Amino acid sequence: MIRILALAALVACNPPRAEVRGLMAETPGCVLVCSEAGVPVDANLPDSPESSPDAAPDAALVAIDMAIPWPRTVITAGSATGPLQGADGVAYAPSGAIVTGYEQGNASAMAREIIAGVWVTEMTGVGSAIEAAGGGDIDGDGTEDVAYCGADRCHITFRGSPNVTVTIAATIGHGNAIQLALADLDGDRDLDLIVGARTLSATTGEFAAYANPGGAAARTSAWARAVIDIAGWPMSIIPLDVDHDGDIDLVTTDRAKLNATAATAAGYTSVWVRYGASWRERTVAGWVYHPISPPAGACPVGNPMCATKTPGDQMMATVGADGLTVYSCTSSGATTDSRIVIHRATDASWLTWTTTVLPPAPNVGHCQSVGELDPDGDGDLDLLITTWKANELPLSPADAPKWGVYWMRNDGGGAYTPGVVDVEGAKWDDFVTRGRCAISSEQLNPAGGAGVIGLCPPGASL
Ligand SMILES: [Ca+2]
Ligand SMILES: [Ca+2]
Ligand SMILES: [Ca+2]
Ligand SMILES: [Ca+2]
Repeated sequence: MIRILALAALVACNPPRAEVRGLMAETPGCVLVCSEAGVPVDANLPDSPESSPDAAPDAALVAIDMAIPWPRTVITAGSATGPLQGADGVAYAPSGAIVTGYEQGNASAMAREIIAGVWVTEMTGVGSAIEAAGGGDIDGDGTEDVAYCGADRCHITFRGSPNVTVTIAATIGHGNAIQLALADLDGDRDLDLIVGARTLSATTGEFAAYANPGGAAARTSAWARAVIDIAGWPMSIIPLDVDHDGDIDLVTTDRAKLNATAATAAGYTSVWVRYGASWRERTVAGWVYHPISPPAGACPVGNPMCATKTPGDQMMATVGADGLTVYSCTSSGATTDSRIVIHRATDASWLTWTTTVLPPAPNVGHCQSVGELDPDGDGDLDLLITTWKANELPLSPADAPKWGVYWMRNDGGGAYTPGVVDVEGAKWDDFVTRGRCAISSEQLNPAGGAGVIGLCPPGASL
């Protein structure tokens, strides 16, 4: 237990979503200095929450009515027209600002809390069908910039007077660069760009890295691309020094099987070979793939993790505070086949795993993202789950009443009970945590989506 708590303290320094934006490499000795990451910490929370259930709560439980939706805080309101349509995902910049891509608005934005409770949103660039954004000082001039990717490749807006936006060269024929992360992959102390891309039909995809030319040259010089691995439909890229050797590795999920032609060309015998959750170890010889999800061929029909496909679509992942847990979830054609998947490494090598599959709450839609949150403050980490119900509006009558966001209360003994968070929304995306609250984006409902939304249990605030 002591070792686990020590790991938790180290990782809690930079929660995964903030850490991936590059701070970890720049503050390798950072331990429990969470303010350096600019990520506010709720003083009411215990220092080292535990994701592994234990016998009893570690702190007083804050009672939360499991059936009552949580109040919303609007950070950036969505719009039925213009660039603020269709907020698609949220990510922390190191300062604590929230960056977001707008898929239907073809834009990116950064929301900053200028004084407590007052958020100002700045549009930071335009593109096409922007599905991911990341923030950090990419050119090292002291001002945070915004990288964003979508149907017409990736862009970076260097914020300043005036803003300068550059377009990064396309990945392999890709109409859809749909995931990104910023981290210093090459150790030269600037943020490099990691992209997950696919073609529109998900026939050929890849994870690729683009090296930052450095300083002002980041604005004017080509960003050299290096392929990390073939992919089907990338859903997560989480830079993290998994093996604690000082360089950044990558935790990923891949939603789709490989295209057979692409798999064959790459020398693979199975189209499922890169499916699901995995991590890629950075070595001097290149990237080494390590599965987290059961590997290809290990997901027999009837295994609930496989859902109705073989396997089901595996969606967005998060890394637990203990540094040993990876959460993901599956989605499939039938919402009842969505599953929450908890992968726990059996030791710090991250080479062998146990898998726990939890059924979703009834009638909640397809799982999109799952991760830890402790809204009741008792020190046992609960789960927050975002879902999607349909990609088009209006929702079918069968979809309309389903929950958009819910949580699963961890009783400390390994049992989880579902509770309502938000009952509206056609498509909630990934989320970041803030104290007892979460910040997510609702992309489609009402038309243009609700925007970037804080969700706090009654009595808590962002
Ligand atoms: Ca900058
Ligand atoms: Ca770098
Ligand atoms: Ca490493
Ligand atoms: Ca709890």
